[in-house]
Amino acid sequence: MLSVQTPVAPAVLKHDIAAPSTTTASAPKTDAQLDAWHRDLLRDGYCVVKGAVPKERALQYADRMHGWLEGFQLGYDRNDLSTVHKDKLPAITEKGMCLNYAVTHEDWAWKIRAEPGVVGAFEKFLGTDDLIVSFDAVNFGFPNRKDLPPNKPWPHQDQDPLKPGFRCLQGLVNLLPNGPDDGGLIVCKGSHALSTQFHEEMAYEEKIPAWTNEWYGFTDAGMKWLADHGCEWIKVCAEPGDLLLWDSRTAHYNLSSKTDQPRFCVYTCFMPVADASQEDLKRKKDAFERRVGTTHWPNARHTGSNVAKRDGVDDPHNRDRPVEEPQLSERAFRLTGIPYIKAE
Ligand SMILES: O=C(O)CCC(=O)C(=O)O
Ligand SMILES: [Fe+2]
Repeated sequence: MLSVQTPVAPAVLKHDIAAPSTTTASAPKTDAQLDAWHRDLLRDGYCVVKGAVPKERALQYADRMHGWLEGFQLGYDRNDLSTVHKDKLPAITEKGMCLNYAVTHEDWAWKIRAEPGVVGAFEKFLGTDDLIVSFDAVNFGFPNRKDLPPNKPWPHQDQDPLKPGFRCLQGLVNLLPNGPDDGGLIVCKGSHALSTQFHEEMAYEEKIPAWTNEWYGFTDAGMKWLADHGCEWIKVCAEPGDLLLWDSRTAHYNLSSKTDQPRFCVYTCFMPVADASQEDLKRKKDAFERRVGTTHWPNARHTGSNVAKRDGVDDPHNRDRPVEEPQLSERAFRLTGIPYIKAE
């Protein structure tokens, strides 16, 4: 059980984000006025927003994702799990991540990100509708992948320990039934609130190497510290269309499915545009125009590549534009950050 919980927010709630910006910023809400998921998120460091996308539509998105995989014409067939093999699929890591092939800019990925219930949850929590969204990976987590290395636990937080406080709200839209054994997100409840103390007390430790400062991996000693401080690991379960949200400081990773149920999701992380510099927005525009990805961080500090490798060489099936170019609504286009770039 979690013995050290974040004190539930005081009567008037503020989280330590940059000044809530512009158009829709309104007076802070009292605890009682908040949605239950909002209170859960503040207290536990994660929550589930039920039905952020209507279930029917979520399942249609999952169909489009299957169609995208089948469209490579390598032999994957959604109705035949024996076709789940790296030779029959685009490059997908043992964690289920698909990062290349302009997948993050497929029309279905953008439609998911721009779903009103998804954007609306971020607007509520962040207190503004001037937001940018990450061009994040897509997850195709298939069960029984003997053709890939095992997905060993990789507990981490997606935030630089030297930059404490709340900085980024991560999310994923879950698109298929996701029960306790179906793989997916596992979080360390309440660890967001212990993050500063953790890093003060564990500063002596040698760090697990990371390619970005905005990632910290928990060692065995770190995991023991969390357990000793009463933190419990929870596998988050969800239905198609549920939005999972977590504070970037919350320790988490993902598990592979132990059933025959695949796990599909699209990561959707948002931040106030006010937290990004003009340089960030220009880099983000460039990433959008080249149809490459970012990390979970919407400010596009790091941008990706569309070049996947297959058996150590460039995948002959690489592409640098989506199969279906995104048709963006005005609302979705604002999330690229492009309209917020000031003329020079
Ligand atoms: O797939 C998930 O649920 C979590 C993924 C994750 O933590 C990451 O990519 O940093
Ligand atoms: Fe993560």
